[in-house]
Amino acid sequence: MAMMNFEYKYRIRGGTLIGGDLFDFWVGPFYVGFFGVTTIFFTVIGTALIVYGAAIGPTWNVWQINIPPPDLKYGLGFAPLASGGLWQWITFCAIGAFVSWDLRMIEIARKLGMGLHTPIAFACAIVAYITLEVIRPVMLGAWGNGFPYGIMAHLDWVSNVGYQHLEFHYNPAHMIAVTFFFTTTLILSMHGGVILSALNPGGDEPVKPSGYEDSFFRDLIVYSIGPLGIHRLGWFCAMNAGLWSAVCIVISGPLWTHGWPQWWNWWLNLPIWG
Ligand code: 07D
Ligand code: 07D
Repeated sequence: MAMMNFEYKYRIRGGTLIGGDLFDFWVGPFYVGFFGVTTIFFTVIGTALIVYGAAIGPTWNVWQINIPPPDLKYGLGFAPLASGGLWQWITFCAIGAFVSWDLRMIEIARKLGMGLHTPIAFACAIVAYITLEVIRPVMLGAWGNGFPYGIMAHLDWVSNVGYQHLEFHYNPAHMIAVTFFFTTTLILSMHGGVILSALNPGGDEPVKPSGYEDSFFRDLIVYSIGPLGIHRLGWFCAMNAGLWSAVCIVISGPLWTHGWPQWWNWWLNLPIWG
C-alpha cells in the first residue's frame, strides 16, 4: 500500500488530549499538535540555556562542556544562574520537553486507533530521568545530588555515586535492572535474527512465511513464544530495565546509606547459621 494513501485516510482531526482543534495539523508528514508546540518551546529554551552555559564556561570542547547542579548548600532552593540555576532551568525544560513528546505520542496513537504501548514505554525512560534529577535529589534534600549536564561529567557522576556505595554491583535492584537490560538485547537480537533469516534467506531461497520462525525455535529450544508474544516480552523486559534502574538509584542514599556489599549481611545474620 502506498504510504500516502494510508496516511491520508487516517490523517484526520480529533483524538487530541487538550485544546480541541488548536494546532491539530500537519507540516508535511510531521504532526504538530499542542504538545508538538510545547515540545519545540521547551527544547529551544533548554538548548539555548545549554549553549549559554557552555558560553560562560571554560571550554567549547563538546566532550568537556559541563553544566553542573547547584552546590549542596543551596538545598532545594533556587540558585544563581551561573552557580547551578542554569541546571535547574534546563532540568525544568527537559522534563517539559520529554513529557510533551510523550503526550504527543499519545495523541498520534489515539488518532490512529492504536494502543498506547509506545508512549508507556517512553514514560519509563522519563520516570528514570525524573528519579535521577528530581525525586532522589528532593529525598536527599538538595538539587546538588542531581547529575550534571556534560558528556564526560555525567559519567564521572555515575562513577562517584557508584563508589559512594563502595561496590554498586552489589545493589540488588541494579542487578535486576542489568539483567533486564541484558535480556532485552538477547531476545531482541534473536528476534531480529530470526525475522531476517526468514525474510532474507539469501541465494535463490524463497522468502519464508511466519510459521518458519515458530518452527525454528520449537526445534531449537522446544518452545516458541510466537509473533505477538516476542513483542510483549521485549516491551516487558525493556520497561523493567528502566524501572528497576529508577528503583536502584532511588534507594541508594534515601533508603540505604551504607555500602551495598553490607546490605547482604542479612544473609549472614539469618538465625539458621546458629
Ligand atoms: C541510542 C537513542 C539516541 C540518543 C542519543 C543520545 C544527547 C546529549 C549533550 C552536547 C541510548 C543523544 C545525546 C542529546 C548531548 C550535550 C551537552 C539511546 C539511543 C544518541 N545520558 N551514559 C551516553 C544521556 C545518564 C551513561 C551517550 C542523556 C544517567 C554511561 C550519550 C541522559 C546515567 C554512558 C548519553 C543520560 C548515564 C552513557 C550515549 C538523560 C544512567 C556511556 C547514550 C537525559 C542512565 C555513553 C560518553 C545512548 C557514552 C553514555 C546521553 C543519563 C550513564 C551522550 C541524554 C545519568 C555509563 N549518555 N547516563 O546511546 O558514551 O543512549 O558517554 O538522562 O558509556 Mg548517559
Ligand atoms: C535515565 C535516560 C532517560 C532519557 C530520556 C530521553 C533526549 C533527546 C535527542 C537523539 C535509564 C532523553 C532524550 C535528550 C535526544 C535526539 C535527537 C535511562 C535514562 C528521558 N552498571 N549505575 C545504571 C550497569 C556500574 C551506577 C542503569 C552495567 C558500576 C549508578 C543500568 C554495569 C558503578 C547508576 C546500569 C554497571 C555503577 C547506575 C543505567 C556493568 C559505577 C545510576 C540505565 C556491566 C562505578 C543508573 C536510573 C538507566 C540508574 C545506573 C547498568 C556498572 C553505578 C541498570 C551493565 C559498578 C550510580 N547502571 N554502575 O538507568 O539506575 O537508564 O539510573 O558494570 O544512576 Mg550501573
